[in-house]
Amino acid sequence: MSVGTEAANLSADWAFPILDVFKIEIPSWGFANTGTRFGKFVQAAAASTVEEKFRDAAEVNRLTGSTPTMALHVLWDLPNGLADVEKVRGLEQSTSIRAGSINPNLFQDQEYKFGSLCNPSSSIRAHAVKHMIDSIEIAAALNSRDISLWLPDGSNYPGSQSIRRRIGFLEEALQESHSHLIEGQRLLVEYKPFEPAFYHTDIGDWGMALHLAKAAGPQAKVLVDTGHHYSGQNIEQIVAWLLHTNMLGGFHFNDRRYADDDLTLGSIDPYQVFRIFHEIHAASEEGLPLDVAFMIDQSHNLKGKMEAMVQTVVAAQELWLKAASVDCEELAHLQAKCELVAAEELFRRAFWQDVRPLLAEWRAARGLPADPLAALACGGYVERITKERSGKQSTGGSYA
Ligand code: RM4
Ligand code: MN
Ligand code: MN
Repeated sequence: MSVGTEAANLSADWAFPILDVFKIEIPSWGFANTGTRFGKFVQAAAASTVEEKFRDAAEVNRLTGSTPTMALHVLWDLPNGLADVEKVRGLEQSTSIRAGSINPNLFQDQEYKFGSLCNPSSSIRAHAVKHMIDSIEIAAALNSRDISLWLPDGSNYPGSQSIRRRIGFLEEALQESHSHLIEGQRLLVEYKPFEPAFYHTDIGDWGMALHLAKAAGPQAKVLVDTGHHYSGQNIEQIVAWLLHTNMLGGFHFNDRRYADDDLTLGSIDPYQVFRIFHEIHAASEEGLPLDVAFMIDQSHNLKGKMEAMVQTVVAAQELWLKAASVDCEELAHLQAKCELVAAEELFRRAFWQDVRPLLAEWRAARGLPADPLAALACGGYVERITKERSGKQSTGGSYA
């Protein structure tokens, strides 16, 4: 964009179209009870059915204007598989929230103790591939474009599994899954360095995910979950590489302090989110082919789920707008001349400016509450669901 670098120069004419097209998907599991491996604190307002999750998602969209789709986790939201599609279609109709990415679940079944797609047993691998194919069919029936695969497979003890043989299993399984994609669908391959496996994880980093996506076929891309990196890793550099190779499929946004903490986006390091968003804006201004799904992957254990989701979406809107205000042409010019301080200051100024008044103007113009979190606090929705849902919360499994 070319608005200069001062906050005062940012106009509504410039900002509104940028905000109008900014969409971020919310996860159904963000509304459900969740816990740590030590226990779970149940919240009265948490959703325990897919109907409740759709209603919560609709309220977040009503308040923020940026979340028209909700990611679904197959076993938690469609436990009967394809047979549940009709029900989800009905909820799409009644809430105006569309089903977003479809997430296979390869980590709950007892069979998967030693892995799913990488299990040494061919029949367990076949069972896991069948779940992948079911998930692809569910996505097709719901008109969902993306199947996002997070694989928990790995091992805990050196020497106990053949790392290399499992790569072969994975290539085969992903190729087989890919062959069931219909036109327009995508398979997004997520990576994570550790947990639940603590010695080796079969898709441990972006290099492995990139290789596997390429091996799977042309409709496979890499999914970057911001929480799935080692401390200090330069995530925007990974993003830049994936953009350069046209292999970036999407994001799972959250923040982290130590590992896969699923903290609120931007709550620990907002500058990093800004830097990631800058890579996207810069690539798009340069006309790179770009088709990147923005998704949130957070499930809060302590704070209210509705509040957390609204905070997250608002943080994303703010950081997206700040990053959009970097004058990429001017920056490229400064970079070419190695004007280090000027380039860095241009970047920093965009980050530090306050775009909140502009966002409030946009919200007013679009009939949205000027302060979504305040509107949630006094709108009565949380009180209503707390009353309706209290007493019926299970203390059993997480997320569903
Ligand atoms: C994993 C990973 C997946 C998500 C599950 C719930 O850590 O981030 O994307 O589906 O958690
Ligand atoms: Mn994730
Ligand atoms: Mn995660």
